[in-house]
Amino acid sequence: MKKRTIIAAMAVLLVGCSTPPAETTYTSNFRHNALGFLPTAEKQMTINLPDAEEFRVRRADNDKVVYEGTLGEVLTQKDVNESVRIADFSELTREGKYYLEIPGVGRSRDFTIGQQAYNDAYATAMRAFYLWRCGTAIDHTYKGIRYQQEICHQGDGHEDHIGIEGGHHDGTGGWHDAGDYGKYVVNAGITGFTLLWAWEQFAPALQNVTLGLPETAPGYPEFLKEIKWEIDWLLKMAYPDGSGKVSHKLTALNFSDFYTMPQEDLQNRYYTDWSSAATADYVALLAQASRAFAPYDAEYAAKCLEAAKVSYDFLSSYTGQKFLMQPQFTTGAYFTIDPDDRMWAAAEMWETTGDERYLKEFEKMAEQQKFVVDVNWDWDNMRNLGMFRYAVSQRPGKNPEVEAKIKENIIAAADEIVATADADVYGRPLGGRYYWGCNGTVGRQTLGLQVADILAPDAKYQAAALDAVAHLFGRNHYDRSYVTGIGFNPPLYPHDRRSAADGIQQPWPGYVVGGGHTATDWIDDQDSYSHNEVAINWQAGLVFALAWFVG
Ligand code: 9MR
Ligand code: 9MR
Ligand code: ZN
Repeated sequence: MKKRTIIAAMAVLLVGCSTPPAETTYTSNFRHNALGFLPTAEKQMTINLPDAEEFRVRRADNDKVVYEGTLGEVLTQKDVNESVRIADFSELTREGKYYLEIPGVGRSRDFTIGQQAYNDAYATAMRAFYLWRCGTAIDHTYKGIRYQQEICHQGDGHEDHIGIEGGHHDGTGGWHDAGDYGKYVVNAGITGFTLLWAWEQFAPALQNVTLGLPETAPGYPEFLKEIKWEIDWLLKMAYPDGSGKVSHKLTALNFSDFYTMPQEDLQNRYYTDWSSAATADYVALLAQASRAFAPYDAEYAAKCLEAAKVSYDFLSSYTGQKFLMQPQFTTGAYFTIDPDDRMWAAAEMWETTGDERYLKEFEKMAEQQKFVVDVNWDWDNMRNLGMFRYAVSQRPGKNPEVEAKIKENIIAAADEIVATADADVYGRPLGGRYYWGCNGTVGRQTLGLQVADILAPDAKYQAAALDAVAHLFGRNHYDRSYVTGIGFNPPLYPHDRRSAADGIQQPWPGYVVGGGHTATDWIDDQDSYSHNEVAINWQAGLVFALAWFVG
């Protein structure tokens, strides 16, 4: 508690230092995206001052007025019980540094308008995956602070719980899942999909941003080096008997004590029993990765696809659902039914191989799923992954009716997201839905928008995606960034073992925290894992959203 108070006081001091000169009053009634705005995109700020009328935008360097406008009508946001107005200065497109002012009231923080407003945030968020690496030492300096981890979890993993008493095979590598150090196949699936989708769509732009990763995959572009670190591990999650079964997770029996660095976590860690959802996700992600890697490493790509085929065939012969039921493990459950996972696997196998067998299986399973496309989805629902893959595929042979139905539903889901963001004064595309990890969904929803933008291009999809980014970086009830180390007043106390145990005040950088369970109950408290943990699936949504706008 004591430590916390001191750091909070320091944060206030730091903020104090960066406030503008005395003659201007900075006010926190201006809720905006601390990263800034893209020149040609919509630019809005939410103003928590229902009485105000006019606003001005001034240049930060010489205070020259460059834009004058009238605030929108008074809007009421019920879930936070706030009356606000929107300042819209989309017409201001000139690059530069500015602030918004309401005469007689005060001014916002400075913000930039620039083509590369999101590049640094993207790189920092993507690098957060590197910082999550298991089985290696990490040494990284961010904003002058050095973050370090020694090599960890070298004993991964033991086979006692997959029927081989005293057995062991290599399961090192991959990313830690979250604020804990477990490794879970289901969550690796959605995470890998989201990151690889970003690569598939935006590789040329992403390649221009240097991440500064170590040379762990010669010949691979940096982005794919990071993905390969996870895929190398994923391959090890298949049973050693060659059956194609895939362990649901690799963890200790219980979460380690919170104040534990990775290298201090010396519990035995085990492969668990297999599950059909994890096996399907393994297939899907390996098939997808195989395509991404093929141009750089044909041999490894073939290895991924071969492993995917073995597990796909196994699943075809095992039509029931198989859940992980080993209550001796109290680590993350990621308990989920498998029809959506199987459907995603068929879609990726088809896209990679072109084999009609997978296409037919996908179309059948999609029909069983009633072609539903979700606006709100996370690790327990891979349905969208399959639908998106199929919809954008250039391969011939699709059933035209199925294709039309799926495309229609993708566009309808995206339109619903747009409408929800538009109706929320803070541009939140999830509207009034709050739950464990919902900030991750806010980021991930931009993927559904981007797919719609491929199928039926419309500027409203990008605008809503930028709303999502803005929301995560400060246009929200708290007037705070939800991402450690980036933006205005970011979280200082994520539920993250490294951040708590390393003796450094600042948390590890670049991580989005889970968020509130109601519109007003988020707390920046490391003990509250349900509000303030970090996790790879949430992080991937953030990376995707930012990747879309790398300039
Ligand atoms: O740190 C764990 C976090 O990653 C999980 O999301 C969370 C819920 O499963 O559990 C956390 O671990 C806590 C455990 O469940 C109960 N004892 C306190 C642990 C935090 O130190
Ligand atoms: O993200 C998961 C969330 O949807 C669940 O409600 C929650 C409780 O089951 O678990 C979350 O996942 C955690 C996982 O079980 C263990 N590692 C940390 C994950 C993020 O909190
Ligand atoms: Zn580790």
